[in-house]
Amino acid sequence: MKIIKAEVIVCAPGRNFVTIKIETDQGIYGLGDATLNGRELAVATYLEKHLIPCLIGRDPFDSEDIWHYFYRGVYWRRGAVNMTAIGAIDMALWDIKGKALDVPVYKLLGGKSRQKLMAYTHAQGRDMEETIDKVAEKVAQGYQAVRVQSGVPGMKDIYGISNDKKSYEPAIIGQKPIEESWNTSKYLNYIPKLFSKVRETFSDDLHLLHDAHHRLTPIEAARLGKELEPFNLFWLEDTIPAELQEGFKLLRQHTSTPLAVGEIFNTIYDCQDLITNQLIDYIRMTIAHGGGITPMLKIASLAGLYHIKTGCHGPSDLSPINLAACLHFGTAINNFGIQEYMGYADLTMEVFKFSHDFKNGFFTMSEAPGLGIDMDFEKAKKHQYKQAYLPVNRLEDGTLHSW
Ligand code: CS2
Ligand code: MG
Repeated sequence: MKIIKAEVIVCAPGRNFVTIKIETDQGIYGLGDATLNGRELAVATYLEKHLIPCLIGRDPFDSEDIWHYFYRGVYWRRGAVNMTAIGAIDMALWDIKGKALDVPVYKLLGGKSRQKLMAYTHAQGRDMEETIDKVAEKVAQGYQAVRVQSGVPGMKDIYGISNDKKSYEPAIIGQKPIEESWNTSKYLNYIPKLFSKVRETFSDDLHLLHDAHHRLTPIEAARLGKELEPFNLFWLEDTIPAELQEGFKLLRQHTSTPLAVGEIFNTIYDCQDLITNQLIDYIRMTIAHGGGITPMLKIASLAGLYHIKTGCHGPSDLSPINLAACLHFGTAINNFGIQEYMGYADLTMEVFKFSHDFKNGFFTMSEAPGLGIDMDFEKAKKHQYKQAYLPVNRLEDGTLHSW
């Protein structure tokens, strides 16, 4: 089998998405998600100008060699743009292999390690009351795991909260990022009170998660982790900036709250020390930004040695193709932990066809060959890309802080 053509589809059904479509001489095509929120065109151009020309003529079954060809072979390594492009190609190759053999991808990765996959969703409110209502809504929908984010008294805008009550979309259309502001002390004073109320309101069995979005120093994170211990979180995510790996040692010594990190990592080298030193409990890298299914299997194997589980990043700013790839991966590995799932806009689902079933907080896999996804290419064309940026974040005195 040979790859005869590949194209990049940039479209915006509900929001911006970048997709690679790889076509073979046997009439089978594969799809891969290449969306990197706020930097979409960098990945699209890298694919079009540099990677696709080298793909033509290759056998899609040689996915391991193709991966190394684009990783080692280009000399320049790592980085979100590079790894997202490689990840999209790898995903599409596995999709082709599954379709060619008429099996779902998970069967090629190790088969069924579980019958269903637990997902967590997001509940967010502008204040404590609204947040509790939102958690109740998600519980009523059947979710057993809910990420809780809330507006903080005295702070105007905050990560994860939509001001207009619509679903949260952090990338704002425009020529420049909007600016948000932040006050760590107000946040740290409020979050334990919020979780105390949430735990008091809901059963002990409800899994609660929280994302600090890289905004704390190690000692601030240690305080938060410690103060949240009585409320028994499933995980506390991205407390300190993820590149500050030394900080995790300090944090880990202070708290038994489980820690999750990895949504901005893109290679095994970003998490190798965190895993081998047992400084985290969940690795949150995702298929699209982590370089594809091929390297993610290796990361899961390394993590499995240390009883660290996966919790793949799965926001609505990655397409349903990435979600499908995460589900195949999560089905096949032993150390699946949980899958993030925020749902998608209706427009998104009109373009992306997704065959896996979701009910009461759990996914079950369809038996469709490949990744079990497809795209309406004609409809996609109707929704044109518009430049959008993630916000930047400043402390109240104007100092630039992590968003
Ligand atoms: C996040 C994301 O899902 C998460 O945990 O931290 O919402 C993240 O902010 C976005 O994917 C950025 O594009
Ligand atoms: Mg996050």
